[in-house]
Amino acid sequence: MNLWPEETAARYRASGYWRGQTFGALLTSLKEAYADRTAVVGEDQRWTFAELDERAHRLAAGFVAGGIKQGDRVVVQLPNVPEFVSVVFGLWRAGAVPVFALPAHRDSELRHFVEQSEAQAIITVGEHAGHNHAKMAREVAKGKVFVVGEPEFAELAATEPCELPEPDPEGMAFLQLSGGSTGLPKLIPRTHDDYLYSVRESARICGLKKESVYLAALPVAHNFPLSSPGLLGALHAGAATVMAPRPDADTAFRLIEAEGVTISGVVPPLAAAWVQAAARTGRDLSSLEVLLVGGAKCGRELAERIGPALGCQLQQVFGMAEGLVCYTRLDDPDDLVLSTQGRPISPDDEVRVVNPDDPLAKSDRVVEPGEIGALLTRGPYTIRGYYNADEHNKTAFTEDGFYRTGDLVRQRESGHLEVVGRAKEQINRGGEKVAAEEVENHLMAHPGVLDAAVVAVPDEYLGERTCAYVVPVEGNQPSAAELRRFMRGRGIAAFKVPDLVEVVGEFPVTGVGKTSKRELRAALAALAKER
Ligand code: J2J
Repeated sequence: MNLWPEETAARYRASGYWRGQTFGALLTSLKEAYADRTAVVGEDQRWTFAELDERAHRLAAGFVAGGIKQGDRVVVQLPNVPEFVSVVFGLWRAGAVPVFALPAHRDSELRHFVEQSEAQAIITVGEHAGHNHAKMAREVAKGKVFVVGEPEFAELAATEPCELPEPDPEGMAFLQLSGGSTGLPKLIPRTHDDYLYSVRESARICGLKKESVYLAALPVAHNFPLSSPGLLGALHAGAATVMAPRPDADTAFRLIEAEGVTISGVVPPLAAAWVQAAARTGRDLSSLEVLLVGGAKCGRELAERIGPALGCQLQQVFGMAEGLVCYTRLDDPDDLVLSTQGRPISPDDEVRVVNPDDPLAKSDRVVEPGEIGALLTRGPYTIRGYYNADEHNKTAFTEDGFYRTGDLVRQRESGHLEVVGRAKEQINRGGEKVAAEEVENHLMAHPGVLDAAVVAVPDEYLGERTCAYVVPVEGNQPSAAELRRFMRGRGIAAFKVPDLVEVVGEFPVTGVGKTSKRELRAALAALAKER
């Protein structure tokens, strides 16, 4: 694992960013401070901090008795249920390293996470949203599979608690997933110390207090609902988290009314759906104070409608699982809240905006203030390298440790960033990230496909959708429908199946394509935009 240089780490400790506390120890102190307050609410569960703490202790002992050792990686694929929280804290207390899969991931992705992390176990559910997760996990796992809801899990959860050694707070706490722009998603190693710093500050910046109620609307394993300020920020403040089984307006509004939700976080298409539904809902949404919107660009027009429609304050957030998170502040003037994606959490988040079309590619010449450029960043909670990815790390990071975010931004004098585009080969489908190359590789596994290029096309609802241009093998031309069917059978998350497939005799742009896939994609994207 690429770590921060010792000199830098010492500075982060001295500044009080890294405090030497693990997530397990955090839960112990939360239990002491907020014992009888509600911590987590599910469809038919309601746990106090004391109950959550006890469950996490029992599970930790159960995991250890079940053969999980310090440092073992464990893929966690759970929907928004309270057990997500007890399992993850249980693993932390056992010294294990959760690997966060999303419920949408299928066997091809799960297999990749297991292989890449050399995971010793998978923790999942049975049937969820029409998919048999337990069966999938058993086919993919190299070790044990624990299924929430099965008798064996209940036994594990009833284990007598025991004393366990504290893991290293500066060691790897979990592996988060990157949106990815190359072949397969990379794993992001986060430490207790670095993540807790971002969680603590996020809770403060978003105004969380013990009376707050956070609605986890998005899949809670994702970095945004987990930590910005998310489930962990809410716990940190002594506040309750309500787990929404689905993010649609009907479900969310029902929970907002029933639980007195004060804060939530959504991606722009969901914000738009909530805004639309608010006009005709019979629900009382008056408890809602703040709605965080991020994961993809929230345009000014939508931003202006959110406050009036939902009767709350908009807070924009621009974050990434690799680290850097920016928020508009609750006391920022309207113009900044409506037209920027916020400023970094930490005074020690370093932001470098460099010329993106530099012919010397990686010379990283800093642009004039206020000009558009590619965003590089480093700081007390931004990783210095992906997990087991030395080759990729050479290009994803600068020599002096800046992460190349692949985002095009403009920085205001106030430090606020406006996200204006992207330099990475990725499609942002309403907050869900699709790596062009990963989808192309799946398409090319079809015997009738000679070449494929996947690009973003503008979409009114999602912001962007995926379009796959496919050049068929001569005499064996698959139809667009056949290719979509083929992709659905590849065992990938449904959001990665191309929305549009165009089977073409040759790529409809000349002079490129022979040179680089990157240029080909750029030309195709420009063409797709014109349509
Ligand atoms: C434009 N692009 C954005 C925004 C993220 C909080 C919020 C989001 C994420 C997240 C997160 C954007 N406007 N407001 O981890 O803690 C795009 C950028 C960025 C990429 C990261 C969090 N907010 N993005 O979305 O790891 O391209 O994290 O680099 O999934 O999402 O994606 P991800």
